[in-house]
Amino acid sequence: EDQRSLLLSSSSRFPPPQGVKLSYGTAGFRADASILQSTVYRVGILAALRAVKTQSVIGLMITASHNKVSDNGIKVADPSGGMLSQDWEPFADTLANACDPQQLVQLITDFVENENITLDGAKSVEILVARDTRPSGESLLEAAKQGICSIIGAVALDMGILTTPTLHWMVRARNKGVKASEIDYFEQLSSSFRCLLELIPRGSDSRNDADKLVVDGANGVGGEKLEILKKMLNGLVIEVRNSGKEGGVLNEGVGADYVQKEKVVPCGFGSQDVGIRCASLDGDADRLVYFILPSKSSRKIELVDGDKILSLFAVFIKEQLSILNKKRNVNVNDGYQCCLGIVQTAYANGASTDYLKQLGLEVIFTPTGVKYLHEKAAQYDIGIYFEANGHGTILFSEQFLRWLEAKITELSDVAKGSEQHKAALRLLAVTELINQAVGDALSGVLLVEAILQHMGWSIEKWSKLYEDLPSRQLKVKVVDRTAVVTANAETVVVTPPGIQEAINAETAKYPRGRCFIRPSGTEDVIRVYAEASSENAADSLANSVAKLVD
Ligand code: 16G
Ligand code: ZN
Repeated sequence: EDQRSLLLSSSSRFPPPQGVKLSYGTAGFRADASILQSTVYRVGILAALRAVKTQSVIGLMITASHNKVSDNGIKVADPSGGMLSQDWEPFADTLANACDPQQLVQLITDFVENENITLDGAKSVEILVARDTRPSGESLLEAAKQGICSIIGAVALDMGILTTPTLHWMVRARNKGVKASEIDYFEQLSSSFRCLLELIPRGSDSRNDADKLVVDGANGVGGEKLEILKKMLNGLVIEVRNSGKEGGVLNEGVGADYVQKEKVVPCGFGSQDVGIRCASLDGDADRLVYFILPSKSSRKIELVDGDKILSLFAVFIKEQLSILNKKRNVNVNDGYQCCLGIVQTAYANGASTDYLKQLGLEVIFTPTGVKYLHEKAAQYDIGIYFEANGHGTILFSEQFLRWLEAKITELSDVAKGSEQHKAALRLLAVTELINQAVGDALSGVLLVEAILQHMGWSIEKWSKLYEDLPSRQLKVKVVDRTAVVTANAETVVVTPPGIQEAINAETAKYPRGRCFIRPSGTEDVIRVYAEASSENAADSLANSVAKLVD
């Protein structure tokens, strides 16, 4: 009864916006910040219920990632540090769209009963709340806290301004019972990075100023945090641009999404950067792409996207596994077969898929959205997933980790300092450097840099692992994007009938042609992707398929 009146009174302070229907899309709720107070308050309630149900720490992140600065959003991190379990998404939708306090409380009461959640407040639960640098974040964070506190026994811990992946990392760490502050996160990243450099065969030939990395921080939280992290690193010189302190606007003409989609130089970069290794983070630092400015005269960049980061990681991991499994000092052939899987989406450049397959790797496809890729990658001993847009990570199974640790113990007895021993130690360092909760631009940048140094590769050499097929992306505004339903990891349109046949007929006209359409999960549009052997061909295929949708 106390619970009921508490909810009734707090929810009356957060009336929902009129005439908008919100949905917990691929990346939580996202909209213009001015209409989000009630949604964020309600997601606070949901997170508290999730914490009670799982008896674990839950995370709440207030961010709209690469969207414009006036937008904001909110998403939930589950106990593992991953995305909210998909079976709770429909509840998030109904909760956000309840039209008055009575209906809201009724929905909660029914849900609590169905899910067998006991709300006696006997044991308190914690919800970690954080936000990116958006000005609207402060008051939205307050609304989230109000939602959390409306569930008896739930406690909100304000973590302040964080990158999205740091919050996910903290949730995961807290639930494992290990140290989980932001400083612990920075320390884990910098020490595992140092470890990888120390294990470089030629001895660590530290990079100097002439070989610096320049990072575009998207005028967001990532740049600000990288300024702190870089001071804890040896053997790598990083210059941060667009850290948000120079007056630039979040995501405006900057950031990973802009660089990857437009393939042009971001603000703050210019002729002085020709030939230099550059990288771009997105607004909440969960995406990473690299790029090179090929010449002074052009705004075009050579993009080194998520597919290439994936390929670099895959080459390195595969190499370390094969050193480790060579029968030399210790017979590692103990019957354990490490299963390595690569997960991509239909947006992966066809050339990357060919390259990975030609390395003998198993490549699997899922629909767009981290939750799908992550789930798939978790089915392997080592699962590497990336979206072309730069979101991705590496997952290691518990079983693999136990096997690796046992190997290291064994090798340090009989073959200390051997290549086999070092390969095992490198893999262990990767499990600590990479953020296994979710894709993380800061941990990603350090792994890329460590591998490039290990291989002795320049960014040009890396970029030439394979040559991207020319591609084009378009979006078409439609009245109802849900009219398009796809299958086979979004590669085939099922409804409306007839469209797929028409797409096939168009595609067949182009050498190396590949094309698909899908409804966006974040905007009211249908997206078109086309790939072909020349830029003109890719453009023309995309344009003719876009006309089919209109
Ligand atoms: C979200 C997804 C991202 C996906 C993008 C596609 C997460 C955390 N983020 O940003 O993975 O690539 O949506 O957007 O899942 P779209 O559906 O509008 O093309
Ligand atoms: Zn993001």
